[in-house]
Amino acid sequence: MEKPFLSIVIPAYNEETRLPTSLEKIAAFLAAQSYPAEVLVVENGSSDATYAIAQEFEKKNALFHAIHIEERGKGIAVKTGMLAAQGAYRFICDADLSMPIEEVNRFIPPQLQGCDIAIASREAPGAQRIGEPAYRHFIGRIFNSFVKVMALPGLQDTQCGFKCFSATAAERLFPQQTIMGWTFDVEVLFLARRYGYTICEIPIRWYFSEHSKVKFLRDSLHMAGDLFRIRWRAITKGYER
Ligand SMILES: Nc1nc2c(ncn2[C@@H]2O[C@H](COP(=O)(O)OP(=O)(O)O)[C@@H](O)[C@H]2O)c(=O)[nH]1
Ligand SMILES: [Mg+2]
Repeated sequence: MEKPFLSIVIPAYNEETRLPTSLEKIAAFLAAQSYPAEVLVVENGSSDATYAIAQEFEKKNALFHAIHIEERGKGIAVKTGMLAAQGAYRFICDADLSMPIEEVNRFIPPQLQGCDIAIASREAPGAQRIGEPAYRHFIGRIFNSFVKVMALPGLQDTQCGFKCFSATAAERLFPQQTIMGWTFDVEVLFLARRYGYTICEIPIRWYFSEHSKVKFLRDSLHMAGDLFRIRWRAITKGYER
């Protein structure tokens, strides 16, 4: 089979309601593109039919692959997918498609040139957040202030679930990822800066989707702790130079 130009990596946890529609949309989108592609759905810890749905797609469409892992967390699912992917560009994509999939072409050549990493931003000039409750936005902004102080000065939105990595960047960064939960983005981007990869922010239209898997109190505390873990690991030279 031809080597994919684009790999779409979808972490999926208890997504039986949102996943089928999203996979249909992605299949239709890719069928209309001229480049070879693949889709990796990485599931862990679900108590519903998420994995079975991914397997069904794998059976009926050769571009789709279903992966199940035991260890829990979004971070480990993304890491597994990004390292199993074969594409020249590897795109992390939330199962809810809160960014319309058509936008993916703005993250890769020929439309985007000279970026090792392109991250979707809901804060960059021109971005739109549609339907998001004010309190959710506010919590996100507070977390971002901590992220800027602790790890990534100047980046306005590290937590959006749509990010594209060149194969070279992915293969250098993801093996070093140690954060297996929600804050993995910060760690990977922190390392990316350290190694001198170019990070471009792409303003997107982002549609709020109900049924977030983020548990506010528990996850916020854990995410704040992760920021300290990243700093500590950097200070104690835990990351490869
Ligand atoms: N594989 C896997 N995916 C996860 C896990 N937690 C969240 N996700 C996925 O991460 C993506 C973002 O989750 P979502 O609930 O939409 O978060 P929000 O957009 O920040 O509210 C979705 O595709 C989820 O299915 C997990 O533990 N494992
Ligand atoms: Mg979401």
